[in-house]
Amino acid sequence: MTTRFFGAPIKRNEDKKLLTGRALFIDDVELPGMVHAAFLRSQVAHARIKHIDVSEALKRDGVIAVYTAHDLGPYWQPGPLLVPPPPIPGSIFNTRTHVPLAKDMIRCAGEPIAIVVAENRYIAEDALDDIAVELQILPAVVDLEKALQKGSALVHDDLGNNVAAHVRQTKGDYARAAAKAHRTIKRRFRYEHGISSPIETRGVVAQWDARAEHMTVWDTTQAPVFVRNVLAGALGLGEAQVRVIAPFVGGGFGPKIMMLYPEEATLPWMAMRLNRPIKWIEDRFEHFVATTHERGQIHDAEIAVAKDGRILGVKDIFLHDNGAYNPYGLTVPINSQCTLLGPYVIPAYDSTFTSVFTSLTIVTPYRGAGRQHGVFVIERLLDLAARELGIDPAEIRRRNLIPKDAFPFNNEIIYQDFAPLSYDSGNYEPVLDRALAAIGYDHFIKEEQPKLRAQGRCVGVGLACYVEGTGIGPYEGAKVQVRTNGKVSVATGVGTQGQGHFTSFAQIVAEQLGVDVTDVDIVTGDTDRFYWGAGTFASRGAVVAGNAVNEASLVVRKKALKLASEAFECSEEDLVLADGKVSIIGIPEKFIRLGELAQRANPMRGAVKPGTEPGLESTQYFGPPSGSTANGVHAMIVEVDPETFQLQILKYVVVHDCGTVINPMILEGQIHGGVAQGIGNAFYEKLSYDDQGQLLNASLADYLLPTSLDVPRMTLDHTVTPSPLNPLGIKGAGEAGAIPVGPLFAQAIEDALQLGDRGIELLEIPLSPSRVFELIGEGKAE
Ligand code: MCN
Repeated sequence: MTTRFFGAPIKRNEDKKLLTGRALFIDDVELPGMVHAAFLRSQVAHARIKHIDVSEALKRDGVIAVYTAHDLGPYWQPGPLLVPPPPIPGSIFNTRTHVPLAKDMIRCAGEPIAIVVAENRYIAEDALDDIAVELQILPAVVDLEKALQKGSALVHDDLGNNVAAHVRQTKGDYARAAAKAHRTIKRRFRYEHGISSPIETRGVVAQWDARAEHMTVWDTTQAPVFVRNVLAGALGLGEAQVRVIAPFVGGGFGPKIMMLYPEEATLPWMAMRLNRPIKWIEDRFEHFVATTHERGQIHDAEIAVAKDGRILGVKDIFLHDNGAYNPYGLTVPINSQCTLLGPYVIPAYDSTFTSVFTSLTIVTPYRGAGRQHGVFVIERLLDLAARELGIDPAEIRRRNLIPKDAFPFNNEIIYQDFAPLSYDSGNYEPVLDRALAAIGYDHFIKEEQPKLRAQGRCVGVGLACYVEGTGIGPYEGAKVQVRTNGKVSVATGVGTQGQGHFTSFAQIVAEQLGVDVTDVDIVTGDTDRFYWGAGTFASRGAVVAGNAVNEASLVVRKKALKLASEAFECSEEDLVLADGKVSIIGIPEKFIRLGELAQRANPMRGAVKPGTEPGLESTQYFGPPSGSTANGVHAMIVEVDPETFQLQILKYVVVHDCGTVINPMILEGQIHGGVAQGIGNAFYEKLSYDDQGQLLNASLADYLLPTSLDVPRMTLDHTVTPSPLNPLGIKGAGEAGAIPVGPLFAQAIEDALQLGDRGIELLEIPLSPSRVFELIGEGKAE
């Protein structure tokens, strides 16, 4: 492929619409006769519902209907299990999926109990106060370790314990590795709960057309095809009777995949019943309690190292907070388990996790999807080993990197795509070298840091490496169609939440069909425009949908050349496709425009020849055999105020390898956004619960997000090791920025405050100034 468009930093096609306010977001959908829903949500985390009285709510002017679980009749069903567990021998997996409305039991605060439908949202919200719910309050399950102790309250009585899953995966023999190790180092690591905070919260609009017997649902989902399929089944409709449209979506970051949320299940049902369009837009408080969370884990991990710093083995036993239900299977803890192995040769690995039901909001993937935790543990273990062995942190990493001739590198354990965790390609050492050079590592530790320390300034450096499984299947498809006006339409089944698909996919098409990027129209997230697909998650859009777009474009290209060769009565080899037309090489005035070829491809006279289909178009699918593995190194220099522990990032470097790059500018945006979220996760964001399972900081006034002032300018650099698993050589990039930020903070703060010398270790995330203050206080007290 040439590189006029593919690989160029082309400005985004979609930005004109977005910046001029013409992009359709869910709350822009206004339909005649539309009514509005508000959800009564549980204020307690665990309770038995004894009685619900909605009679007062029904009397309020403007209220149209009030529904509880009992009104749903047979429609009340636990939600689907989205991802079945991988076949790992000896594993336990107890499925308990969420329900559309709590019937007898409430298992987390925020769980919906009743819905009011009214002429407007104000009335609906007011009427929620009229509903009387009698509850028997039960003890909440909040502490992960206590949840597994005998006598703990049970989130699901029928289970007899709070084990959602138990999985052990091993490679090599850790006991032997530990026995011959020079040192074994064991620590406890803790990662707190967090939440994605998209600018746009969730929302659903449903419209039932009784005459056509057709349902249209506008939904902020990341996986419209799945929502369509599940909804159709639940509503007793054929898939073709349901259209799900994910319009422009203002950020998804993972939690918007989780179908069917109660609101996604109930709005279409109510629209059918009331025969009126109905809207619900999540408010920010609801987002805190009713959209899925991420991140609560406790790891007891041990590393066995040789004298020269080589890793002999790692053992990790961890608890994963699953929340109240587990519709998302094991994706998050499996990612933590697999990602811990990083870019290193780890001959022995013994990892066991227990996923625990608690009375908290459901946990599903959020950008990084559990990979942060694994990276945090291994990178911190390496820092500790470096300190104990007197080896430089960069050097210990270098000594353990998988060599470039070892690929494909099979890590043996099973990854979330059910295939063995095999790294398809990589060249890790140059990535580390470039990161060290860009941050000025040697100069900093040898000259700058001592000089600044002599001036009383607390400056430190952090370094973290990671490998990220991206671009998993099963498949995506694309339809590429040249229209008679010469423009190209492309439709695919993925949804878009800001990743720039409208441009990057257009670049692939433009390259293959010789048209301008602005002449390619991309449609994502509309099940009537593209029928099959899985969705946008796991940094797979570029790999899976991108390659499907490429395959379809190639077929269209072939068709165009064939049609032109027939028209010119010449060989296809004598033709060139560029600037929207096919011309004869060396005779540029002899050309046919693509639009004209599109007309010819739809003959109005004569028969369609066997084996051909009308239209200058093609629909193709692509499914990779397994995920491709991107990798990178982040490095950061910080200055910490020794009194307030406020932190200033002086320099931030990302060196990254995601195979072939479609659009370096979009990629940089993706990395910037990821790092910003990583900084939030590492430094600010913590959902605080009390022992009753009450979220104490469910507002953006109390749950701190980084602002633009907290996100530094970054130096970004890329190496390119193409993936052999897809024709374009792409690996995913959408989550990379967020993954290694935690250990970077811990290491840089420790270094800046010289905590190692005082025996204080930062082994948890987030590390807010107040938490660092507490930890240092605790360290001093010891
Ligand atoms: N890209 C590229 N070259 C590559 C890889 C990617 O140019 N080698 C470009 C792609 O063309 C695409 C973008 O980078 O436009 C992201 O591609 P990819 O890594 O395939 O990620 P997805 O398209 O699958 O998007 C999902 C990913 C995930 S999992 C989360 S979470 C996330 C993310 O993307 N959520 C986002 N980035 C986000 N960005 C925004 N603005 N909003 C979100 O909700």
